[in-house]
Amino acid sequence: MTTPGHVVKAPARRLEGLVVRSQSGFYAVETAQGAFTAVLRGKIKKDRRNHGLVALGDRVVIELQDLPEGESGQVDAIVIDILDRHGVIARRAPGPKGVWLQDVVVANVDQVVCVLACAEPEPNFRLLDRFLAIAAIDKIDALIVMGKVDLGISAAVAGALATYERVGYEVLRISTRSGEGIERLRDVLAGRISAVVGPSGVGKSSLINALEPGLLLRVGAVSDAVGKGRHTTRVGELLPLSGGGKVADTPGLREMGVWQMDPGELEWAFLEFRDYLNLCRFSDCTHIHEPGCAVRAAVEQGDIASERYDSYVRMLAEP
Ligand SMILES: Nc1nc2c(ncn2[C@@H]2O[C@H](COP(=O)(O)OP(=O)(O)OP(=O)(O)O)[C@@H](O)[C@H]2O)c(=O)[nH]1
Ligand SMILES: [Mg+2]
Ligand SMILES: [Zn+2]
Repeated sequence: MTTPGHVVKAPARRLEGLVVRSQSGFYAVETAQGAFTAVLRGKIKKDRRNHGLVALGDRVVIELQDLPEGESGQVDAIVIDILDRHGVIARRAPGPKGVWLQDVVVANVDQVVCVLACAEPEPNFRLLDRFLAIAAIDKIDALIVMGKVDLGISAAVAGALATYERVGYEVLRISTRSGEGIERLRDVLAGRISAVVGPSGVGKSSLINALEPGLLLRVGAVSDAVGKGRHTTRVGELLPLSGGGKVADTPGLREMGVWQMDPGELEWAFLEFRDYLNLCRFSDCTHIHEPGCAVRAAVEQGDIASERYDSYVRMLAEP
């Protein structure tokens, strides 16, 4: 990150930049004047709730440190401000004394690409529902990638994918082995800021490598014993796409607890519920036990998939 000779002589000691990597308190920040490694200033850092305060994708203001020419060490700037965010993918993480902290996976994205695999590991659609709901709450476009289609699409997986397509999500069926679906992925990412999310081992880094072979991201084996990924990508990274735009590769996420959400947001986040919300007898219906619930009636009639309703019930029950 640090290149010799970029200690600024004359102009701005303060620069605006983009956090392209965030690791243990060190932030790689790209600016119009080059790349810098920044840390947080004490004042910002002190705030307990601000754990993980600066996130991948943040736009920040950094102040360059005065270092003699040739002596710029690993750290050459301090983050002094974080600009307003939009499109945040955040989850909750357990903090000290039982409080929940916000863990921002990536900020300022236009769309999230939720990746599952046909097998190795087996697809977890309940986790997918969480990603989709979080995206909807934050008004980020979401699309689904079903990867490793070279391993075969079972009837159960095909049925689940059809459900998401009926709801209105685009589903890309992709194999980095055969190349199927890669061109369409390239098209949907072009010119936008996207985050690739999903469990470990589903092939997120492999997808990005297939699009941009020059990036040479590390990919890992899926352990045979448990069919789980090995958390090969440890740190998220925001990468440039040659067709314009950027894509964030993120570490595999096992869990996706929803950060600060109210029930009214959640019902809205399940897109196929929207048509029924006004038809429930009670305007504050939670769609769990109330009589005259149009959402549950739609589930019983098969118009809303019972698995999706299940995800809603589980997410609503979270503390
Ligand atoms: N059969 C098959 N295997 C694939 C495909 N894409 C990736 N893999 C394999 O899946 C394994 C995991 O790939 P990664 O790209 O490291 O997965 P990841 O989602 O980035 O995993 P983490 O970084 O741990 O979150 C590797 O062994 C890849 O070779 C595919 O299209 N088909
Ligand atoms: Mg990876
Ligand atoms: Zn209802």
